Amino acid sequence: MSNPKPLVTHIYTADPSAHVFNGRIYVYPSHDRETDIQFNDNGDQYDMVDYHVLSLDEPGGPVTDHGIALHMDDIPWVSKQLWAPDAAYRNGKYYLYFPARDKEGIFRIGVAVSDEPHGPFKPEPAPIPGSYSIDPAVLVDEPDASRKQKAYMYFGGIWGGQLQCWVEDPKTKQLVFDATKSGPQEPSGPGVLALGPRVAELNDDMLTFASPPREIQILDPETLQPLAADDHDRRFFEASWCHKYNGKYYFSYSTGDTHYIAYAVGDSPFGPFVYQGRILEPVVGWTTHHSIAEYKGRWWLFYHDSELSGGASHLRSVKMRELIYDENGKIHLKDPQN
Ligand code: FUB
Repeated sequence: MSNPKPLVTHIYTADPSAHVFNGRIYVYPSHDRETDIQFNDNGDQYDMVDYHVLSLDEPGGPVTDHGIALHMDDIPWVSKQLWAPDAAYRNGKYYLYFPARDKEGIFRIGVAVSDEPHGPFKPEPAPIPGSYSIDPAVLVDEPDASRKQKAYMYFGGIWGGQLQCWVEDPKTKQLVFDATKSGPQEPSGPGVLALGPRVAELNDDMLTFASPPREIQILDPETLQPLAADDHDRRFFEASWCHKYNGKYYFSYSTGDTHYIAYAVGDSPFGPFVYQGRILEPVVGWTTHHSIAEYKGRWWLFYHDSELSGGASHLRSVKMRELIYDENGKIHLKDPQN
């Protein structure tokens, strides 16, 4: 049994996306802050305005806070709520991907670029065309048989993340935003399928989608049918992450109102992914959000909880724990959770 300490305690941090760049661990978290905004199930209390980048040489070693890497005031299209980011390295540049509400209050995904992993990042003037909802996570895949390297963005979140608001117009077949579905709503009822996360291949510029985002299927391991909308213990809610282990794609995510980090495995970056189980049980605080990274042959789960703030759901702290894989490729925490 163990209870790791927060990586940093001088600021509140959440939604950690971890990567190893130049032999060092970099963590790209949300930067939580105090607010007098009324709490609600739309997540209005998560009212963040900037990003800091953290880095460390070794698990358990000192953590550097590199200061403000990107501020909302410098992003022309954003109105509020800089939520869970991720970063990627390609073509000699570092890319910071982030969701935020645009001037109409609709979540979009933006990108900002730097020569250094810790920033500062220069934002593009507009969100990624065709992007929507929250929680981008980018996998830069190994080169395929034709030696082409591809990158994929996973994203989406229901309730406050607005994924349920995007519905297909029957005439144009385009997705349109239905504001009446805003707030803590999602599909429900007998025979209704869960909303899936989305995946889009990125162009080589890392700034645009190569094709429209596709919905990902998460399948029941027995029936190989997509999970039902009312299967709240297993269905996707938010916090996508995709990593590779032994040639398989591991897609992990939060189940939201049931507070688990769950995962599913597939053979293609587009899925389908077959549900495998849980990585993390509920933590202190309402949200749960994570990433998974390999460092010097060991695997680490980065996640957050609200212990440091005494349980305030919008004031979270990033932690890390070691993961192990068993002989069947199943993920386990090395030390049991409390
Ligand atoms: O931090 C704001 C939101 O809370 C994130 O985008 C979600 O994943 C949840 O952690």
